[in-house]
Amino acid sequence: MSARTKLAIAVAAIAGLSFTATAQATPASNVQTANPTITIDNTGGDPPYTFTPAALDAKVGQAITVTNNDSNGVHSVTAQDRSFSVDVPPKSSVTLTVKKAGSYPYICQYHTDAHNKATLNVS
Ligand SMILES: [Cu+2]
Repeated sequence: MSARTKLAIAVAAIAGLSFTATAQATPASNVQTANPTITIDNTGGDPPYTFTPAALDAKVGQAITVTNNDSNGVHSVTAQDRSFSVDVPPKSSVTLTVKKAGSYPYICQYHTDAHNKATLNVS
């Protein structure tokens, strides 16, 4: 293998790493998809329960799937201003729709202090 070939491989590897880091950094802040989904997991960490992603964009009236992967308990997605609330039984999914545009911080009404902070941005 020539020195030039080795250099080309090294550059490609570094470019690949940079791309991966960028791709992972983006969804942590805001995610908008054709099928918006909030996933609830029991990680046993701190906090024990997680809403993923922490910030999600959706449209007024769009179906938002909320999936609870925790086999032990019901969780909810409840707007702090109570504009909406859905309960999600263990190991199941429900559909949430929001009728009015806004930025809605939300909680789980059953474990108000045991989930990460999360926001649903509806436009
Ligand atoms: Cu909960």
